[in-house]
Amino acid sequence: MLKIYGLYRSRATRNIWLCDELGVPFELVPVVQANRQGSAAAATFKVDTRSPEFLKVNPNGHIPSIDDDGLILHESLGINLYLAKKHGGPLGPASLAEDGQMTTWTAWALTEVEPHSIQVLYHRVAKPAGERDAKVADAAIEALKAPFRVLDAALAETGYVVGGRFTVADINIAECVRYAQAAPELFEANPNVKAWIAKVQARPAFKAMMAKRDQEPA
Ligand SMILES: N[C@@H](CCC(=O)N[C@@H](CS)C(=O)NCC(=O)O)C(=O)O
Repeated sequence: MLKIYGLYRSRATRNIWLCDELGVPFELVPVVQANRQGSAAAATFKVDTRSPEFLKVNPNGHIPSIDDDGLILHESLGINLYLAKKHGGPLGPASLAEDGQMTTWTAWALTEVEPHSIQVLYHRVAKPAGERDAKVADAAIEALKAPFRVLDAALAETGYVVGGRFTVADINIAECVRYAQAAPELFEANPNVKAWIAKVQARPAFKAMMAKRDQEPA
């Protein structure tokens, strides 16, 4: 069975959401972030991203990784492109052109969105109040204005980014955009993005993943 190394409270959510959409069974092998020492998660899950046994799987020391029948892969969004192609169906590319579009949107989410959206998450929500820096959050929101406009325009015609249907590209982008949801002003300014994120996050597979995430020790 496919193994996913990681936790619900990590970027493994991206792979878990996709597997649930695809109906692909998996075993979640718990590996906690090394920087969460002292947390309930660290007390619960004994292997962390610096444990020798995990570094044998991923020498980068990050989660998620997968083991698919002996094939080890890292990088959450690259894993998703692989799984969508392997299992086929409407979530994956139907042609080389769609493959190119899905890869391009994924690289776009990783470079244009995630570096900024993660700062919004950290500095508006995730860090303890005393460690949040409003200036960092504001700069990240400013940097996201242009990519949000690009996404808004791309969604205008069909409400999805590739092939007029929900695909792995939507999951990959949505999971990077999710970190910016602590900045509602970005969504108010881009109604197509606002409608799209609500639509994809209303999918049963996303809701099931988030419900399990909420139950996981923090
Ligand atoms: N680009 C990587 C980032 C992986 C990453 O940074 N994962 C975090 C958890 S979401 C992690 O492992 N942090 C703990 C560590 O680096 O030790 C991906 O998308 O998979």
